[in-house]
Amino acid sequence: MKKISKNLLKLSILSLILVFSFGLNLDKESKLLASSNFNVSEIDLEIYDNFYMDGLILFDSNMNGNWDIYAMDGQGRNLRQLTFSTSDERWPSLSPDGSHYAYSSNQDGNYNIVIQELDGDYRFNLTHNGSNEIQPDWGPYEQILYVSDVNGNKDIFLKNIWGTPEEMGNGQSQGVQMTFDSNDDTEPAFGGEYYDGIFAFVRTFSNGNDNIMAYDINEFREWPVKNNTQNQTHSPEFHPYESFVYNNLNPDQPQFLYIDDSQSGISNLFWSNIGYYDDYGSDKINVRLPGKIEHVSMTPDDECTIAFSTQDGKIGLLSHCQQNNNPILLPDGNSNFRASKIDYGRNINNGGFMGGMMGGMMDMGNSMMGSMQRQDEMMREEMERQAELDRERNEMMRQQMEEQERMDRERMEQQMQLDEERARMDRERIEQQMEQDRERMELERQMMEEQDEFDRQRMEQQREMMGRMEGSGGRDDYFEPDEKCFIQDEEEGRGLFGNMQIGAVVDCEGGDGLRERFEDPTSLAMLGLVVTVGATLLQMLRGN
Ligand SMILES: [Ca+2]
Ligand SMILES: [Ca+2]
Ligand SMILES: [Ca+2]
Repeated sequence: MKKISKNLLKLSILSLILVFSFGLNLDKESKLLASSNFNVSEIDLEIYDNFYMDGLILFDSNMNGNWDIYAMDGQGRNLRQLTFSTSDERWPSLSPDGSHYAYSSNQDGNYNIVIQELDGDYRFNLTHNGSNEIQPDWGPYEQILYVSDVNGNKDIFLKNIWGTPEEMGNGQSQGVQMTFDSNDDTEPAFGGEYYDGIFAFVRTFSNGNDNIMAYDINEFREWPVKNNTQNQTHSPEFHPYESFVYNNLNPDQPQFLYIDDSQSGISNLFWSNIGYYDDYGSDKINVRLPGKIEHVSMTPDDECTIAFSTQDGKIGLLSHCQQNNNPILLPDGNSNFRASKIDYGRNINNGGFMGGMMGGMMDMGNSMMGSMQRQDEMMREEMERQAELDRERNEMMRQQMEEQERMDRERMEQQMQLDEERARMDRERIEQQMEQDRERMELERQMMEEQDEFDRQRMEQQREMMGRMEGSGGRDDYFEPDEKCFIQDEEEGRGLFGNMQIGAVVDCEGGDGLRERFEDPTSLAMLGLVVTVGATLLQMLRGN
């Protein structure tokens, strides 16, 4: 109870903000809110967070002065308008994959069924009759049930969608008529993927009672769902799951929802089986609805949630999986979408383009629902943010390391270049040194050679001079002292100072027996004189 009253307080505050904001801004939203005659405090709005609420809600609304198709996601976010004509577009029905939707438009002066791409421009008319074709229901296998008054009263027709002359743009074809009763047959609803041969519809009798009928397409057979005969029952909607069984209802048959309006002032919701074998059963869903309900719808995205529109134009959600729960209105109790038919289908694109004030208000309203879900989302966002920070930090560290490595590498390269340069310079210096050494040595060698040459020339000169002065006598220094020669005959033995005996030892080249002669005092005296004169002459010659 504490939680509820707290939420009610939040709702009241939000309502004030919503009314204030919309009053200031868009006229259409003002009208939307002004038409609200639903008092929030009359229903026990409770925030429940066990819904996935992932589906896409389509609805028709005349909030802009004529009927158009609108969409919002299952949590009441991203409200957006899908059709914009000045004519009336009504009764939207999503394809099972959520990519297309069918609706009915009176743009040609009467209603026809239109097939339209949800997020694109592709569309075509599926019917072209001068009569009214309304209330399409997109089946599980690319077929559409719709209502036509071509025969003067309303009947159910079945038609393929794709591959028709209509889709090819080259002609038209007729649907297959299913019901032939003179009463009006409306609101056809396919049995779903597992019961695609079955549909339900509403037959309005002449006394004004609406009753739900069932139909077997394969046998062209129809029958009343007897447990609701003579009641004000309408809006059949099959549960999207084959395995669904509500309480003790027959598990072998498709089960559908319907609205019972026999109680005044408020609607009741029932589950029912179709009574295929005359075995009827129904069970009331224990939920207090906000007044009279116009339509109910379920999505395969969410097995527990039922979307509904109220007869005064509001849109809400409730869970049939929990007993005694209360419904919520989207995005809060004060928004009136002026909706009529609602279709809750698959949402193939979460997120939309409805931003600004409306989106913001929707988000605020939405923030009060599914608080756990929101907390999870926030935690997830926080974790993602943290992960992103970590990634950035790692990236920075990596860059720093790379930078450091690059600098180190550059420094090493510079060092290597310097080393190389130094080595090169050393090498050059050594080479220069060696070259200098070589040059010096060469110079020294040349000098030595010159010196040698000079010495040799000098000695040569000395020898020549001495030779000139004393004939062969000046050549004494060059004789080999050990070589011995002998006087061989008298002619050889004849000398300057006397003849030598044959067989006496003499110097070989001299041939003149000098040593013997030097032993002669006379000869020595003569030699001394000659040497003195020679030395004097030499000194005179070298004087300068
Ligand atoms: Ca319109
Ligand atoms: Ca028509
Ligand atoms: Ca009929």
